[in-house]
Amino acid sequence: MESLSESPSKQEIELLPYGEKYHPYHNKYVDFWRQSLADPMRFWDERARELVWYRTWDRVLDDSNPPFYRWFVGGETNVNLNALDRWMNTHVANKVAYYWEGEDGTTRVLSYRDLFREVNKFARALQDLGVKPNDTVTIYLPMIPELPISMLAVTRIGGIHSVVFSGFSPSALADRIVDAKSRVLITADGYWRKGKVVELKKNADEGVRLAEERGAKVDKVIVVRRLGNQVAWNEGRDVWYHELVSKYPENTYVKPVPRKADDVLFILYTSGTTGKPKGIMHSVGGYMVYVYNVFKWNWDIRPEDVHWTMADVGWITGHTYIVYGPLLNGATEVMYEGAIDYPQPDRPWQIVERYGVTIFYTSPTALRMLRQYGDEWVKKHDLSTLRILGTVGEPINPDVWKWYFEVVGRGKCPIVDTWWMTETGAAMIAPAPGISLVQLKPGSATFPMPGIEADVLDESGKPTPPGVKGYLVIKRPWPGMLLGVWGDPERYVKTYWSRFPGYFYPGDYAVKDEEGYFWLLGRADEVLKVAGHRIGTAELEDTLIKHPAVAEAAVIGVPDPIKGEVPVAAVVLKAGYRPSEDLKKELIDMIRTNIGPIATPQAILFVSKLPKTRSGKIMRRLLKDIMEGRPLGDTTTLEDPTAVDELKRAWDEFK
Ligand code: 6R9
Repeated sequence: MESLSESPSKQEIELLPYGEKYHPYHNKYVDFWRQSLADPMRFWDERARELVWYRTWDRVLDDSNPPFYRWFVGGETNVNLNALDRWMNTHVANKVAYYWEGEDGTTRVLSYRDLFREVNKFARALQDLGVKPNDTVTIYLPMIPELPISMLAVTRIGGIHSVVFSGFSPSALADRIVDAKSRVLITADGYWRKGKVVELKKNADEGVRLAEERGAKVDKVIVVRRLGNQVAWNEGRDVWYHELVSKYPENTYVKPVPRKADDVLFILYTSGTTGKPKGIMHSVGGYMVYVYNVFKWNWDIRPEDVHWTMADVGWITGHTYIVYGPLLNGATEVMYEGAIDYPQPDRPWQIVERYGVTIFYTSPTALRMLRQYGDEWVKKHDLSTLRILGTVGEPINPDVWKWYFEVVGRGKCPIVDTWWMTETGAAMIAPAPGISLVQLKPGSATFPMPGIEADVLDESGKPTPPGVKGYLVIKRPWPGMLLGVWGDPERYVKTYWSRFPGYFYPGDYAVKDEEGYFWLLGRADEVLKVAGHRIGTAELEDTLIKHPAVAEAAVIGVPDPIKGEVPVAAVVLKAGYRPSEDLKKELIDMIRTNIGPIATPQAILFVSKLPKTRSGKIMRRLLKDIMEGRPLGDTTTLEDPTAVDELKRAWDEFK
């Protein structure tokens, strides 16, 4: 096999006429991929040896207890060794790690050395506060440098971080603190969003109050001063981040605590098909090896690159492509705090121009939104530094793909459409220009990454013929796979390994074409992607039925031209309650305070009954058909067919 230890890509990525058959390097990738599968243990062994370990592994993969696969067993390392320490005696030490820009225009530049110092000081501070290996620390921070600093400080001392998206409500924060049993919370006074101050500390205080009501005990709340807005203070519990770290000298050094490769590196909560979000656990060794390599493969990363993932660290995309991926590769990353169209729709392009961004990674929702403002906003800026463009989070419409390619990329940048999920650690199906670029097709994520074997199966588990839609499966374990679900091993087995025994089931529809390209077609279950954010309809339903007036609720996703899909709720009221605008508002407020504004339903439809089968199951398909204006077909299995007419009427009225 060709060695990857040197710089992976020798060829230049030239102009890529995506309509032309074939890209000259196409087969080189396909060959490489095939070889990676021929001897996967050797392949991953070599990939892992590119990193620094305290102790090398005894076995690349322990598969003696499937599906609890364990990678690099016997190995010991700490992600800090590879993300920070190993750069300190190289030229990377003085290289920019983060160009940070606040929504208000404030900027900060942190070199790898700056980051190393900050992380060490904060790591020592956390130790002095009593944080021990395997303790969980919840991080509820906006997009400021203290977010990656906190993540690294926690993992440096052997702790486990649980980052909660700063847009989540106090109640959602509380649930996550309780589930993770965190005694320490890291937050900030506030941040900017669309020109307004978001009072994060207030939300954090309320979150801690609710968490303690629900049985947790939070000893310390560390507060970063981002804005200087007035905050309430809980003496003895609250401590300012800057007062804490200023006690330690600049040369504070904390040895990265040796961790077993199959220890938990972090937990990240994500939505599934049942009400409670699940804590996805990633491993110290496997996640590190996978993310380091995939970041390199996806972006063909070079020393001079300026990479910008326009996402929030509160989601997996940010964990992998803003924090761990760039730092493990010694790359320069851009981090932006605010809304992408504030104060004007050219904010992203202004940032690309200002920092000379070479690789830009965002979501189809962001692209649809930016496209809608018109090409002038893009063309106003010099985007000639861009060489690779990426997308993630939802299927990308071919016309949006072409706009991205032609208008943003000037027809010169490959589009790296990356299919993956929280559970997979990093991209699974995506082009890998860092190895060799394949011929692209607008709307297809192309082929699996090296070491990854994927397929599309029908209901009965047989591979579908080319062009026929089915369920995506991953056919063998990979290092970036989740370790499991925090505190719930059964849910791990049931959710991911039971639908098609022996295979990992992501819950996505897909189709493979005649040439073996994968086309990802969205979720096959009750999970929505609203503006790229993953939301379980069950979470919304569970919230709605907590209202005293609500007897039953069904939430489905309805297509939206910008956000991809939006939630719509059909609600049945208890006897004695009448539909009203006030009630609607109350229900929407409930969703906002229980989950967060991202989950706000587009419509609440009051009906007297939901379409159900005779056995009492809500027929969601029917709800979707009604709202997407499709013919309904056979409704004879319905318990009460008038339910359909009523829903139709309510939906038409709303539209
Ligand atoms: C990284 C991330 C996972 C779900 C996944 C799928 C959808 C992600 C996609 C895509 C089509 C892509 N998804 N990338 N669909 N094309 N390139 O988004 O993680 O928030 O866990 O969501 O997102 O449906 O199952 P997560």
